[in-house]
Order: sequence, then structure tokens, then C-alpha cells
Amino acid sequence: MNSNINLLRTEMLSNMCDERARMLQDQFNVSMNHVHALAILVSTFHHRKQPSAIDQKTFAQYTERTAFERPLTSGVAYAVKVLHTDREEFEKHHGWTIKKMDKGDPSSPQDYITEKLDPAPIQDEYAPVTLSQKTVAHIVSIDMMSGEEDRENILRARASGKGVLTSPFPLLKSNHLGVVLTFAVYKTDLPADATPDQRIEATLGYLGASYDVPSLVEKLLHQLASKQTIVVNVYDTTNRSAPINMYGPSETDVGHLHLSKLDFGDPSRRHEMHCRFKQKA
Ligand code: WA2
Repeated sequence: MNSNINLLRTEMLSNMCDERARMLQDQFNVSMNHVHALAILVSTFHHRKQPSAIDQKTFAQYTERTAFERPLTSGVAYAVKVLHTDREEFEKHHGWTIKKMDKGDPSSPQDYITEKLDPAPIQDEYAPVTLSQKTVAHIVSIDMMSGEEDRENILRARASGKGVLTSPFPLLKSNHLGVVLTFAVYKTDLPADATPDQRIEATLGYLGASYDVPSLVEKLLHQLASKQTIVVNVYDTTNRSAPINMYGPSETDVGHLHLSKLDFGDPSRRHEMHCRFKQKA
């Protein structure tokens, strides 16, 4: 009798966990496709139109009105590739200097003010944000290559031509653990088999979306009214010996555990959902 009940509990846990993992993965996939489409929009109407049909105001309006298409994202922005030789002209044209990313004071994240940032130190190239959704307006003018995780993402996105994800890291201002998804925007229609060097050469900029994981996963799970029943964790398990907890309490309980696979579309990152019953059998 008892073993029957345990069997049922195990099956119920695995069903609930798989369902939540699938929902999270599907929503992520939907928003990833729309971020990809935004990169094509920027390519078509910002770079291929002379003069550009997109300025900060139209970008902010368009991205705000289409935010419903990008579940789980906290904002999207576009950073442009600027070589050092073009920096002076770029800064004069925009009327601001390219800023260095500064994680700010973690104890008072709301103090994050772009105007107070230092100019970016001299580099071969920069990736300052020129267009943004209102929700991430605080990153405009910041050189995204001056942040370790953003830089790595930019380099991988433009060499691969694929959408790429960062490891979880504290996002600017909110200081919540999040991930950034990046697509490169290229000059010409590159052949599908373009080499990494051809891709890097043809790069014009980077369209990125930030995912504030704790608040967005919370919102998703809330819709399912299961919070009294199970505890959910989301892990980045890219480094198997040092998984990063992206969502949920630190796992101390030893109740029965179910693991569900999560695929966020970047083969070089691994994610898992872990579920437990709150109440012991
Ligand atoms: N967006 C929002 N908050 C952040 C962040 C970011 N990156 N990095 C740290 N906090 C414009 O990949 C290009 C967005 C980076 C894209």
C-alpha cells in the first residue's frame, strides 16, 4: 500500500516538474525567436536604410509595444560595433562618451546612474548601447565589451552567427541574477557557411535581451498555483562540478528529487530544473 502511494507521488512529482520545465523552455524559446527577429529588424531598417528608419524613440516604442512577444525578458537593447579609430566621431555624433561598465554598489543597486560612469578606457573596439527598451535605458552609452559576461557573449555571438547565452551573473541596476541572450547583426547577407573571421569582419552590432531569472520564473510558476506542493530550482549545470542556482532556495532538504531537462537553445550551456515535494511522505 505504502509503496503504491510512493510510486504515485514519484510519478506526480515527475509530471509536475516536466510540465514546468517544458513551459519555461517553451516561453524562453518563443522570446528567443522574437529577439532574433528584432536583430533582423535592426539590420533591415537601421543599417540597410539610408538614413536609418529607427532612432532611440522608435526603438523604445516598438520594443515596448511588442514586449508581450518576449516572455521572461526584462528588456532588449542594441549595441553597435565601434572601432577605436571611429570613437571620436561616434561620440561627437551622439553627444555622449562611451562609458565603462561598473557593477556599482551592490548594497544600493538603485543608485545606478549612467551619467556618473567613467569613460571607457582605450580599446581596439567598443560595443556601446545606442538603442534600448525603456526598461533597460540605464545601459545606453555603456560599452558592453567592458563587462566580462557581456563581452564573452558578444565575441561568441558574432563568430558563430547563433543566439548565445551568458552564464548567470548579477544584472546592472537590479542586481538580480540573470542571463543575457545575444544575436550579432551583420553587414551583408552572409553565406550560411561563412567562416568565423568573415563573420567578425562583417559585424555591425549586437542585439541583446536580458532575463531577470528570479522574478520571471516566479511569475511563470505563480500561474500554476503549485507553490504549496513543490519546490522548484533552476540550475546552470554547464560546469557539472559547480552548478549555479539561478532560481529557488538553496537545496538543503533531502526529500525525493526529480530532475527535468531544460534546453535554452545554446548548446554550450546546460540547464536543469530540480523539483521536490514540500511535505515529506
Ligand atoms: N542588458 C541589461 N542589463 C545588463 C546587461 C545587458 N546586456 N549586462 C549587465 N546587465 C546589448 O549583447 C548585447 C545587454 C547586452 C546587449
